[in-house]
Amino acid sequence: MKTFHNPHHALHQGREEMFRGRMVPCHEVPARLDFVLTELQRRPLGELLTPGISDAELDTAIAGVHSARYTAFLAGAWDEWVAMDPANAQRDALPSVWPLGNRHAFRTDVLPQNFTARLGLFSFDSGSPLMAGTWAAARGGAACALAAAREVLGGARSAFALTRPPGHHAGPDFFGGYCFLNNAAIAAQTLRDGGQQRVAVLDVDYHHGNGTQTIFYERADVLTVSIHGDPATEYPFFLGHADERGAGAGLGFNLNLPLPRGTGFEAWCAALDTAIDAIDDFNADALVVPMGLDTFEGDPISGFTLKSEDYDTVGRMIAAAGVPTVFVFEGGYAVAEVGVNAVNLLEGFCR
Ligand code: SP5
Ligand code: ZN
Repeated sequence: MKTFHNPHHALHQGREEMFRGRMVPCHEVPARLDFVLTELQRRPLGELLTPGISDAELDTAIAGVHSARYTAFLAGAWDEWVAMDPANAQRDALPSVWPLGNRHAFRTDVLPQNFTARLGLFSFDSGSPLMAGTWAAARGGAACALAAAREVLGGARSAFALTRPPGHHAGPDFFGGYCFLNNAAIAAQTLRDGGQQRVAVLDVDYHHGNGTQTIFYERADVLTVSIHGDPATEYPFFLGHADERGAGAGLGFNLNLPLPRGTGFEAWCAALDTAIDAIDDFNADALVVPMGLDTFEGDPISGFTLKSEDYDTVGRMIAAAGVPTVFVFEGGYAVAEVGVNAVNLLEGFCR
């Protein structure tokens, strides 16, 4: 299995995120990716490559899942932040005001001139700092997803997009949950554009993939399946319930498998069986796995109790689905263990 890693990832390096009214050190740190790279060098799965993707190709792929005004916002966000006050160059940009999207007491057709307003319009939390290198880093991650999808379109059984920042919380026109561009959605859309008729997404991150679900919610050609902490108690809270089954043409093509905080491997595996059955029934031509390792027992912000050796089983179960697969790196904040856990899963798949 080839790995495409993002050489620009460390340009995105948040200092602090808002948590319960305080600023705390960011969980989503560059060392996460470095630990995965180190483990891949210790236990090679195949070539380690940087994606050879042109800016124009990447722009087209990003435009396949994100709105033009959102990407224009992201591209200029840092310069606008600093233009508001030169002292802002010393701190990360964080949103502080949001439209009440669920109460219809807002306009989204009028683009606010005020940058603080746009920062809120295009986001959903205050835990995702944006800085000078965020756009370049996010583009580098998206390029990994595009390159990995192309690898599978070219006939490979699998490929790994070792992306940072992560992507599955980013929607058509919003960032949040440490995510800015939805790498997994870009991979899925690339597979569709490359001629795969039915593409499934199997999100195994601890958190519900609200961005990915939103992107594909009304489509029947991309099945989205997610196993995650129950949004009744777990982030991102406002999406990810079992009764969200898709809408319009997409009705029946979204499957959420929420599990209570504290869930262990046995119950988690039963959910994975259900997920894989759904992917079988869908008759997927290709699979994208947003691969979060924050289901690990040692994860500092999550609540499942998978052990390092369990990831080997997870990989083997996904391989048994028998579908060409693009793995896309997502969460996992037990930094010292995230590399071992990621490579255990991928090695299990390759067995
Ligand atoms: C990609 C991904 O996994 N994003 C997760 C974003 C979670 N953001 C909310 C984090 C809440 C932090 N809780 C800290 C608990 C410290 N004990
Ligand atoms: Zn997560």
